[in-house]
This record gives sequence, C-alpha cells and structure tokens, in this order.
Amino acid sequence: MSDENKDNKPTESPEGLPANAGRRRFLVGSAVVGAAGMAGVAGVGTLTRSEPAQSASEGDGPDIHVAPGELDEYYGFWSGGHSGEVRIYGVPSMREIMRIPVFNHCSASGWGMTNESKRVLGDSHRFTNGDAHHPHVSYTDGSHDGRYLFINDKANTRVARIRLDVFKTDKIVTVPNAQAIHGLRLQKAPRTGYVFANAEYMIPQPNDGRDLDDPSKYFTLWNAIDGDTMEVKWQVMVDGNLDNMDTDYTGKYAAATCYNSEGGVDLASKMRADRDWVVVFSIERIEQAVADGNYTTIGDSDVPVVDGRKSSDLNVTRYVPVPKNPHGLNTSTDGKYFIAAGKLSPTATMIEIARLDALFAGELSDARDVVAAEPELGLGPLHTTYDGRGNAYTTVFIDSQIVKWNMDAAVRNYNGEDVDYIIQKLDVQYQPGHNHATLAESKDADGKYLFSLNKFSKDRYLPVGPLHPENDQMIDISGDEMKVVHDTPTFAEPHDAVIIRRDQITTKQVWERDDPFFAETVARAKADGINLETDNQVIRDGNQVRVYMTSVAPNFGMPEFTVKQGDEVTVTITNMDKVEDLTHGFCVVGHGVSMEISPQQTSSITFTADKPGVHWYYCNWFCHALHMEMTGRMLVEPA
Ligand code: RUQ
Ligand code: CUA
Ligand code: CA
Repeated sequence: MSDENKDNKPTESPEGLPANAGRRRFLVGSAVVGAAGMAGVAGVGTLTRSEPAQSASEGDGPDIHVAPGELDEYYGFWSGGHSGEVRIYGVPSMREIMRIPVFNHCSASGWGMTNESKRVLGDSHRFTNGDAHHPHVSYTDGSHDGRYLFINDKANTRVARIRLDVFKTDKIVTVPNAQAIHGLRLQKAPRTGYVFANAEYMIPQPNDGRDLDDPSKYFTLWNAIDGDTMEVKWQVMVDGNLDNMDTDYTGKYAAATCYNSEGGVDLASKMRADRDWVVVFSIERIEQAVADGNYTTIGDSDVPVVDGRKSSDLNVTRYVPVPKNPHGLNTSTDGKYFIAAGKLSPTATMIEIARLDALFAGELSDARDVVAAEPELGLGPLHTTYDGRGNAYTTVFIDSQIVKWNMDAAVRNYNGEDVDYIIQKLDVQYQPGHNHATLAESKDADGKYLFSLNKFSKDRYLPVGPLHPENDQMIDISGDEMKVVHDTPTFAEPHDAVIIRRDQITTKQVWERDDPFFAETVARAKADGINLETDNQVIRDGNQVRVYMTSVAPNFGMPEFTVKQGDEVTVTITNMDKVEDLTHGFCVVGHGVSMEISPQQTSSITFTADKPGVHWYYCNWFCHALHMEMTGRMLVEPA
C-alpha cells in the first residue's frame, strides 16, 4: 500500500479527476436518473478497468497478521448466499477455515447424498440450491452461547440449524404458507428460544390457485420457530411485506422493515407511497393470543396463525411509519434502539424500545412518537452495526461508504440541539450491503473490527472473467478513525456475517459414538444384528443389500463385496480411527457416490448397482501414506 494514500485521499485518475469522486459521482448520477433510485446499481457494470485501482487507507492499525501456527481471535460465520452454504473464517486473518454445506449439495462431504444428510434435508432434499442470507448464533441473556447457528434459505423458504459442537447442519424446516424466508433473527433473552423468520413475498392465502391475480387477497407471515425442536410454533399475518428484522434484549419485542406497504406486485407500485413502515411485534401478546385460541390455520397446515394486520383488534403488532422502502433493521447493542436503514431515504430511523410499552398500551397519540431520531447519513443506507461505545456504523450503498455516527448525538440533534453526529465517512470498495462488527449482535460488542460486505469488487483482484467475486473488507474500528486493513474476495455471495469470540464455542474434535446425527443409521444396523465397530458383513433383504464395514487407515473392512445388478445398495461405514483429523471417504467410481467419514463417525449412502462388472471404490480423503491403496471392488453380477 503506497504511503501517499495513508489518509484515504482520493487518488488522481488520468483525467485529473479524483478517482473516488468520479466513481461516486457516476453512481449517484445514475441513481438519480434511475427510476427506482437504487437502479443506479445497474450502472456499476459500465465502470471499466480504465479507472485506476483505488487505494484504501492502511498504516498503523492493529497487527492483523496471524502467524503460521497461531490461532485467530474470533470465529466469523459468513453466509454463502446463493451458494447455499455457510463459511467459517478466522478473524482477523480472514483465513477460510471450513465450509458447512447447508441447503446446497456437497461433492466433498456427500451432503445431500448421504442418508444422514437426506434425513436433515427431509422433503426439500429434492432441491439442490439454497439462498442463505442471515446467519445468527444462539443466545443466553444477550450473549452468544455457542450452541447453534441458524440461517435462512430465501430460495426455498427454509430455516436451518447448525450444531456448533460439530459444525454440521442438524435440522432444516420448511416454513408453511410462506414464500422466501428473508430476515431472520433470534430471541436474545432469556435465551434462544425463538427463531424469528420474515416471509418476504405476499401470496394469496391459501395459495391453491383460487386467487391468482387479486392482490387484495395476498398477505405474508412473520414466523416463530422453536430453536430447540425446530418446529414452527406460530405465524403472524401482517400487512405489506417483510424485509429484515431484529429483536430486543429483553425477549419482549421484535421489529421488521416493510418496503411494500402498498402491497404492489410490480416495481412502480412498491415505490408509490412516501412512507412504508417498521412492524413491531409484541411477543407476549402473540403468545397470549395463541393461548387464548385467537388464531386460525391456513390450508392443511396446523400452525396457529394470529392476525397482526392493521385491521385486527388483537393488538399484537404496531405499524410505525418510516421513510419509503427501508431495508436493514439492527438493534443497538445497548438495547435502546431498533435502527432501520432508509435505503431510498438518506436517513436511518431510531425507534426507542423503551417507548414500545406505551405504544402498545395505546398511550401515544401517534406511532411516530416512538422515533427518537432520524439522522441523515448518505445515499442508500442499508445496514447498521455497533462498537459498544455508543457509535453506529451504517453502510451507504450508493455513496459506497461506511458512515460512523454517534447515537446519542443524533438524538440530541433531533431534539433541536446544534450538535453534529457524523464522525467519519470511509470509502469502501465497492457498494456495501451488510456490515458487521465483532460481537455486534450481542451485548458484548467490543468495537475491534468491522467488516463491510461489498457487493462489487470490480478492480480489486486479478481479473477472472465476467463474473467477479464480492469484496469483504476488514476495517479497524478500535481507534478514533476507521481504517481499511484487509480485502477478502468471496464467492457468491455473503449477505451477512456474525463474528464471535473463539472462547464462545466448544467443539468436539472426534465424533462421539452415540451422536444423534447418525443414531438412525446405528439403529438400522442394530436391527440387522450388526456391531458397527467390529462387523464387516453384507445383509440381503430382497433386492435391498446393506453393506456394513469399518475403516481403519489404510484399509476398508472389506476389500470387496458382491451384489446383483439392480440391487439397491446401502453402504454403511464406521470410521474406527480415533485420531483427530483422520477422516476417510468412500467414493464408488461411476455411481455418483461420495461421502465423508470422520473419526468415530458412521456414514451411510444408498445407490443402485445398475451396471454389471467390477466397480472400484476408494477413500477420497487423504488419510495415510497408503491412502491411494485404500480401495476395494464392488462386484456386480449381471441380472
Ligand atoms: S439483506 S444487503 Cu438479504 Cu440482509 Cu441487506
Ligand atoms: Cu482412508 Cu484415504
Ligand atoms: Ca414502498
């Protein structure tokens, strides 16, 4: 990084224009021209590489170098967007440590192929895609407790849970009566508890074809899932749609942004109203309505559905008008505010949580009375994060900046005091969506690093053709001034991240033999009279053949087994190696069969032996000096 750019001054472009200003002017210009404001995004594609690469500030920040052999300070969980997975980074090194397949299918681990993963995926196993946006780690009393990570699937309306002791997805639920789960947040206190999920799109209810084109029949649902059982507990009907959401630090309230109060089905109608709203949910009142039997059900689902529309007299929701088409909603870590980012408005709306009791009690004449301030931040505010020192950091997409501002000063300014609340505006590269600071979704926010999840990387990396990576930038926020200290290219497409301290997670480095993850497979073996830890045996049951074997490096328990053409073969392997990191694999050539078997794990996979002849199987995780020799033959007798 060149010294002359230490202060993040714009570099000169060949035309003598500051590159930064030129780029911003371009984006702002097209944004204004674009009918939808945010349509300026489309213009990004026309920027060419002739603009000089922008240098970010760097210098005397913290030492982010993590030496070989040293461990990182934080776990970072990144959503993989429409790759459908979750990725684990070490922070601050930004070394990618692991990927967890969730909604996608994985060639390496066999996720989506093994019987254990198919049980987790359930009926939705037929989908091989997902769109994972919002990863969040479970809480006890407002602090992360490292039990689970939950994440939404917008593409197929699912919510998944990942066990953080083994870093495997263990439950996936499809939310009924809903289309596209987007915003997802967890109950923070007393514990998780509820997993709340916004359904984004409005659909006719029931959506069985009787009302296709009558938008007045459309509505969407706010959903509560029990984080312990992963059952959908109840749903709340709302007006408009739902985008992002967050919860408070008491367990009493949640709030979600709505960008389509108009109930429009095309872009122009979704932009028509000057104001949309933040929908505030009273969790107690919803629970009471369910307990009192004040609910309906939809279609063939038996989940209680409580009416939280404006017209309802159940009073389980309140609609707070905010400037049109808001997006992110993030609770300040002091527990005081729900902060909704304006997106089409250059403002953020601070809703004071302490005033919500009065709002629900009907003591306020105007729902806007809960607004504590509405600071102006820049063009295209999308998401906000916190440093635990009273400052908020908001991404402004069109301006391509992170805006650091003081919450208390914003409130004083709103109340007429002549005080400036903007502390710093930092250019990022380019077009940030979410941002996220260390521990900033918990009361333990420590204000050390902030990540700007930028939607465009443009010229920051070696060119790799028309499809570019995203660019996730690490910013040091420990001092008075924000500084970009690292760029990380990421593949399609992290939306959000959560970063927690490494001591908040305790993992098992070797599976326990009685782990519920493979309990069903173990039960099946038991029914077949098999001791998985010692037996190597083939059981025939009509045309179903169950092959049981162990693996101990560098051998499979069976160097060959024989089946008949057309048999449905289930191979179950128990890895009897106990050494940490000694994972085996099982791959049958030409059969689309591959799986991971980590130490002490039992894995199984089912396929049809449809081709007569010799078919080699081999271990595909390098396990031993004789790993290449860890093979066997499946002998298929012709039918
Ligand atoms: S959303 S870029 Cu899917 Cu979290 Cu805001
Ligand atoms: Cu076992 Cu490679
Ligand atoms: Ca709107």
